[in-house]
Amino acid sequence: MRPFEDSPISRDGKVLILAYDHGLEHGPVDFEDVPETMNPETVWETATHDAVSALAVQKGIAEAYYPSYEDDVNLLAKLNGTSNLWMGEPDSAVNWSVDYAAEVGADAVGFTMYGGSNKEVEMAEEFRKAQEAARKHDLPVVMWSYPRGQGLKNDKKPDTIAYAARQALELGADVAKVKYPGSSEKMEFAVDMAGPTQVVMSGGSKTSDRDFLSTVKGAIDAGAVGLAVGRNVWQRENPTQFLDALEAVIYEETSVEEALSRI
Ligand code: FBP
Repeated sequence: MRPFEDSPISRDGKVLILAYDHGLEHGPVDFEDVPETMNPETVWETATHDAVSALAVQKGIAEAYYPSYEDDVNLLAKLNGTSNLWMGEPDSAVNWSVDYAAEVGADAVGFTMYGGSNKEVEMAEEFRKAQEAARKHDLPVVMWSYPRGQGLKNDKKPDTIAYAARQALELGADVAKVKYPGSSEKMEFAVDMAGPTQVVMSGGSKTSDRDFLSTVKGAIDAGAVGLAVGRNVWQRENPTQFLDALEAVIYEETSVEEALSRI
Protein backbone atom coordinates (compact mmCIF):
# COMPACT_ATOMS: atom_id res chain seq x y z
CA MET A 1 0.00 0.00 0.00
CA ARG A 2 1.24 3.47 -0.84
CA PRO A 3 1.55 5.71 2.27
CA PHE A 4 -1.38 8.05 1.86
CA GLU A 5 -0.13 10.99 3.93
CA ASP A 6 2.79 11.58 1.52
CA SER A 7 0.53 11.42 -1.48
CA PRO A 8 0.20 14.50 -3.67
CA ILE A 9 -3.59 14.28 -3.37
CA SER A 10 -3.55 14.53 0.42
CA ARG A 11 -3.41 17.78 2.32
CA ASP A 12 -2.42 17.10 5.94
CA GLY A 13 -3.77 13.57 5.56
CA LYS A 14 -7.16 14.78 4.32
CA VAL A 15 -8.56 14.84 0.83
CA LEU A 16 -11.13 16.68 -1.24
CA ILE A 17 -11.36 15.29 -4.75
CA LEU A 18 -13.44 17.43 -7.08
CA ALA A 19 -15.02 15.07 -9.63
CA TYR A 20 -15.80 16.27 -13.12
CA ASP A 21 -16.40 13.22 -15.29
CA HIS A 22 -20.15 13.81 -15.38
CA GLY A 23 -20.23 14.87 -19.03
CA LEU A 24 -19.36 11.25 -19.76
CA GLU A 25 -21.17 9.48 -16.92
CA HIS A 26 -24.43 11.45 -16.98
CA GLY A 27 -24.39 13.72 -20.04
CA PRO A 28 -25.71 17.28 -20.52
CA VAL A 29 -28.40 16.98 -17.83
CA ASP A 30 -25.87 17.67 -15.05
CA PHE A 31 -24.97 21.06 -16.55
CA GLU A 32 -28.54 22.32 -16.90
CA ASP A 33 -28.76 24.22 -13.58
CA VAL A 34 -25.48 26.09 -14.05
CA PRO A 35 -24.85 26.11 -17.81
CA GLU A 36 -21.34 27.61 -17.44
CA THR A 37 -20.22 24.27 -16.01
CA MET A 38 -20.61 22.80 -19.49
CA ASN A 39 -17.35 24.62 -20.16
CA PRO A 40 -14.63 22.54 -18.46
CA GLU A 41 -12.60 25.67 -17.81
CA THR A 42 -15.22 26.83 -15.27
CA VAL A 43 -14.63 23.72 -13.17
CA TRP A 44 -10.82 23.79 -13.60
CA GLU A 45 -10.96 27.33 -12.18
CA THR A 46 -13.05 26.07 -9.24
CA ALA A 47 -10.47 23.33 -8.70
CA THR A 48 -7.76 25.92 -8.05
CA HIS A 49 -9.38 26.53 -4.63
CA ASP A 50 -7.00 25.51 -1.82
CA ALA A 51 -9.51 23.03 -0.45
CA VAL A 52 -9.38 20.91 -3.59
CA SER A 53 -6.58 18.38 -3.32
CA ALA A 54 -7.21 16.86 -6.79
CA LEU A 55 -9.50 17.16 -9.78
CA ALA A 56 -10.77 13.87 -11.22
CA VAL A 57 -11.30 13.97 -14.98
CA GLN A 58 -11.31 11.72 -17.98
CA LYS A 59 -8.54 11.62 -20.59
CA GLY A 60 -9.85 14.12 -23.12
CA ILE A 61 -10.45 16.83 -20.52
CA ALA A 62 -7.02 16.21 -18.97
CA GLU A 63 -5.30 16.46 -22.34
CA ALA A 64 -7.12 19.65 -23.25
CA TYR A 65 -6.85 21.58 -19.96
CA TYR A 66 -4.21 20.14 -17.63
CA PRO A 67 -1.29 21.83 -19.44
CA SER A 68 -2.79 25.22 -18.48
CA TYR A 69 -3.45 24.20 -14.85
CA GLU A 70 -0.52 21.94 -13.95
CA ASP A 71 0.87 24.47 -11.46
CA ASP A 72 -2.45 24.97 -9.68
CA VAL A 73 -4.38 21.69 -9.79
CA ASN A 74 -3.44 18.09 -8.91
CA LEU A 75 -4.65 15.73 -11.60
CA LEU A 76 -6.50 12.54 -10.71
CA ALA A 77 -6.79 10.53 -13.91
CA LYS A 78 -10.12 8.73 -13.91
CA LEU A 79 -9.10 5.74 -15.98
CA ASN A 80 -12.41 4.13 -16.74
CA GLY A 81 -15.89 5.46 -17.35
CA THR A 82 -18.99 4.80 -19.40
CA SER A 83 -21.78 6.95 -20.71
CA ASN A 84 -25.33 6.85 -19.52
CA LEU A 85 -26.29 5.77 -23.02
CA TRP A 86 -24.99 2.29 -22.17
CA MET A 87 -27.93 0.11 -21.15
CA GLY A 88 -26.10 -3.11 -20.31
CA GLU A 89 -25.08 -4.57 -16.99
CA PRO A 90 -22.93 -2.03 -15.05
CA ASP A 91 -19.49 -1.92 -16.65
CA SER A 92 -16.89 0.74 -17.35
CA ALA A 93 -14.52 1.02 -20.30
CA VAL A 94 -10.85 1.65 -19.56
CA ASN A 95 -10.23 4.80 -21.56
CA TRP A 96 -6.55 5.43 -20.84
CA SER A 97 -3.63 3.45 -19.53
CA VAL A 98 -1.74 4.32 -16.36
CA ASP A 99 1.40 4.81 -18.45
CA TYR A 100 -0.35 7.40 -20.58
CA ALA A 101 -1.95 9.09 -17.56
CA ALA A 102 1.53 9.38 -15.99
CA GLU A 103 2.82 10.88 -19.23
CA VAL A 104 0.02 13.47 -19.18
CA GLY A 105 1.07 14.34 -15.61
CA ALA A 106 -1.34 12.49 -13.32
CA ASP A 107 -0.74 12.72 -9.56
CA ALA A 108 -3.12 9.82 -8.87
CA VAL A 109 -5.41 7.45 -10.73
CA GLY A 110 -9.05 6.55 -10.19
CA PHE A 111 -10.95 3.44 -11.19
CA THR A 112 -14.62 2.51 -10.88
CA MET A 113 -15.42 -0.99 -9.65
CA TYR A 114 -18.99 -2.26 -9.82
CA GLY A 115 -18.90 -5.13 -7.31
CA GLY A 116 -21.93 -7.33 -7.83
CA SER A 117 -22.19 -6.62 -11.53
CA ASN A 118 -22.06 -9.52 -13.95
CA LYS A 119 -18.95 -7.73 -15.23
CA GLU A 120 -17.21 -7.77 -11.84
CA VAL A 121 -14.66 -10.42 -12.81
CA GLU A 122 -13.51 -8.56 -15.92
CA MET A 123 -13.47 -5.25 -14.03
CA ALA A 124 -11.32 -6.76 -11.26
CA GLU A 125 -8.84 -8.01 -13.87
CA GLU A 126 -8.68 -4.55 -15.44
CA PHE A 127 -8.23 -3.03 -12.00
CA ARG A 128 -5.33 -5.41 -11.31
CA LYS A 129 -3.49 -4.19 -14.39
CA ALA A 130 -4.11 -0.54 -13.48
CA GLN A 131 -3.18 -0.98 -9.81
CA GLU A 132 0.08 -2.75 -10.61
CA ALA A 133 1.01 -0.15 -13.23
CA ALA A 134 0.20 2.61 -10.74
CA ARG A 135 2.58 1.03 -8.23
CA LYS A 136 5.39 1.23 -10.83
CA HIS A 137 4.70 4.95 -11.24
CA ASP A 138 4.20 5.48 -7.50
CA LEU A 139 0.71 6.87 -8.13
CA PRO A 140 -1.97 6.52 -5.45
CA VAL A 141 -5.00 4.51 -6.54
CA VAL A 142 -8.54 5.63 -5.72
CA MET A 143 -11.33 3.11 -6.23
CA TRP A 144 -14.84 4.38 -6.91
CA SER A 145 -16.30 1.33 -5.16
CA TYR A 146 -19.94 1.18 -6.18
CA PRO A 147 -21.71 -2.15 -5.79
CA ARG A 148 -24.47 -2.33 -8.37
CA GLY A 149 -25.98 -4.72 -10.84
CA GLN A 150 -28.98 -6.88 -11.38
CA GLY A 151 -28.38 -9.00 -8.28
CA LEU A 152 -28.27 -6.01 -5.93
CA LYS A 153 -31.62 -4.71 -4.79
CA ASN A 154 -30.20 -2.01 -2.50
CA ASP A 155 -26.73 -0.58 -2.99
CA LYS A 156 -27.07 1.78 0.01
CA LYS A 157 -27.31 -0.93 2.68
CA PRO A 158 -24.59 -0.41 5.34
CA ASP A 159 -23.32 -3.97 4.86
CA THR A 160 -23.06 -3.45 1.12
CA ILE A 161 -21.16 -0.19 1.54
CA ALA A 162 -18.83 -1.76 4.11
CA TYR A 163 -18.29 -4.61 1.66
CA ALA A 164 -17.43 -2.06 -1.05
CA ALA A 165 -14.87 -0.44 1.26
CA ARG A 166 -13.40 -3.85 2.01
CA GLN A 167 -13.29 -4.80 -1.66
CA ALA A 168 -11.12 -1.71 -2.24
CA LEU A 169 -8.68 -2.90 0.45
CA GLU A 170 -8.63 -6.48 -0.79
CA LEU A 171 -7.89 -5.41 -4.36
CA GLY A 172 -5.16 -2.96 -3.39
CA ALA A 173 -6.69 0.52 -3.58
CA ASP A 174 -5.15 3.22 -1.41
CA VAL A 175 -8.41 5.14 -1.18
CA ALA A 176 -12.00 3.83 -1.35
CA LYS A 177 -14.71 6.19 -2.48
CA VAL A 178 -18.00 4.90 -1.14
CA LYS A 179 -21.55 6.19 -0.80
CA TYR A 180 -22.64 7.49 2.61
CA PRO A 181 -24.68 4.74 4.27
CA GLY A 182 -26.98 7.13 6.15
CA SER A 183 -25.31 7.68 9.52
CA SER A 184 -21.90 8.29 11.03
CA GLU A 185 -22.03 4.94 12.89
CA LYS A 186 -22.71 3.03 9.67
CA MET A 187 -19.92 4.93 7.92
CA GLU A 188 -17.58 3.96 10.75
CA PHE A 189 -18.29 0.32 9.96
CA ALA A 190 -17.18 0.94 6.37
CA VAL A 191 -14.05 2.76 7.58
CA ASP A 192 -13.23 -0.15 9.91
CA MET A 193 -13.77 -2.66 7.14
CA ALA A 194 -11.39 -0.74 4.87
CA GLY A 195 -8.52 -1.09 7.37
CA PRO A 196 -5.46 0.77 6.03
CA THR A 197 -7.30 1.84 2.87
CA GLN A 198 -8.49 5.40 3.44
CA VAL A 199 -12.18 6.08 2.91
CA VAL A 200 -13.71 9.10 1.23
CA MET A 201 -17.40 9.82 0.95
CA SER A 202 -18.99 10.07 -2.47
CA GLY A 203 -20.99 13.25 -3.06
CA GLY A 204 -24.19 12.30 -4.86
CA SER A 205 -26.90 14.51 -6.27
CA LYS A 206 -27.22 18.07 -5.00
CA THR A 207 -28.76 18.68 -1.58
CA SER A 208 -29.08 21.75 0.68
CA ASP A 209 -25.97 23.38 2.16
CA ARG A 210 -26.84 22.21 5.67
CA ASP A 211 -27.76 18.65 4.66
CA PHE A 212 -24.62 18.17 2.62
CA LEU A 213 -22.27 19.65 5.22
CA SER A 214 -23.92 17.55 7.95
CA THR A 215 -23.36 14.40 5.90
CA VAL A 216 -19.72 15.31 5.29
CA LYS A 217 -19.31 16.00 9.01
CA GLY A 218 -20.82 12.57 9.75
CA ALA A 219 -18.32 10.95 7.42
CA ILE A 220 -15.34 12.83 8.91
CA ASP A 221 -16.47 11.96 12.44
CA ALA A 222 -16.60 8.32 11.32
CA GLY A 223 -12.93 8.42 10.31
CA ALA A 224 -13.27 9.13 6.60
CA VAL A 225 -10.38 11.27 5.33
CA GLY A 226 -12.57 13.41 3.14
CA LEU A 227 -14.76 13.63 0.17
CA ALA A 228 -14.95 13.10 -3.58
CA VAL A 229 -17.63 15.42 -4.83
CA GLY A 230 -18.91 16.86 -8.07
CA ARG A 231 -22.47 18.10 -8.33
CA ASN A 232 -22.71 19.33 -4.73
CA VAL A 233 -19.95 21.82 -5.52
CA TRP A 234 -20.19 22.92 -9.13
CA GLN A 235 -23.98 22.77 -9.43
CA ARG A 236 -24.06 25.58 -6.86
CA GLU A 237 -24.09 29.23 -7.84
CA ASN A 238 -21.36 29.86 -5.25
CA PRO A 239 -18.94 26.91 -5.53
CA THR A 240 -16.03 28.86 -4.07
CA GLN A 241 -17.85 29.81 -0.88
CA PHE A 242 -19.17 26.29 -0.58
CA LEU A 243 -15.60 25.01 -0.86
CA ASP A 244 -14.70 27.40 1.99
CA ALA A 245 -17.33 25.63 4.06
CA LEU A 246 -16.14 22.16 3.04
CA GLU A 247 -12.58 23.21 3.86
CA ALA A 248 -13.73 24.07 7.37
CA VAL A 249 -15.48 20.73 7.96
CA ILE A 250 -12.82 18.53 6.36
CA TYR A 251 -9.50 20.15 7.20
CA GLU A 252 -10.34 22.14 10.32
CA GLU A 253 -12.97 19.68 11.58
CA THR A 254 -15.29 22.55 12.56
CA SER A 255 -18.96 22.24 13.39
CA VAL A 256 -21.56 22.47 10.62
CA GLU A 257 -22.73 25.83 12.07
CA GLU A 258 -19.22 27.24 11.84
CA ALA A 259 -18.85 25.95 8.29
CA LEU A 260 -22.21 27.46 7.28
CA SER A 261 -21.04 30.84 8.56
CA ARG A 262 -18.25 30.79 5.92
CA ILE A 263 -20.71 30.71 3.01
P1 FBP B 1 -21.06 13.44 -7.53
O1 FBP B 1 -20.52 14.04 -6.26
O2 FBP B 1 -21.65 14.47 -8.42
O3 FBP B 1 -21.98 12.30 -7.23
O4 FBP B 1 -19.78 12.88 -8.32
C1 FBP B 1 -19.08 11.75 -7.88
C2 FBP B 1 -19.14 10.68 -8.94
O5 FBP B 1 -18.52 9.49 -8.53
C3 FBP B 1 -18.56 11.12 -10.27
O6 FBP B 1 -17.19 10.85 -10.37
C4 FBP B 1 -19.37 10.33 -11.23
O7 FBP B 1 -19.52 10.95 -12.46
C5 FBP B 1 -20.70 10.23 -10.56
O8 FBP B 1 -20.49 10.35 -9.19
C6 FBP B 1 -21.33 8.91 -10.85
O9 FBP B 1 -22.52 8.82 -10.15
P2 FBP B 1 -23.52 7.64 -10.38
O10 FBP B 1 -22.72 6.47 -10.91
O11 FBP B 1 -24.12 7.37 -9.05
O12 FBP B 1 -24.50 8.12 -11.37
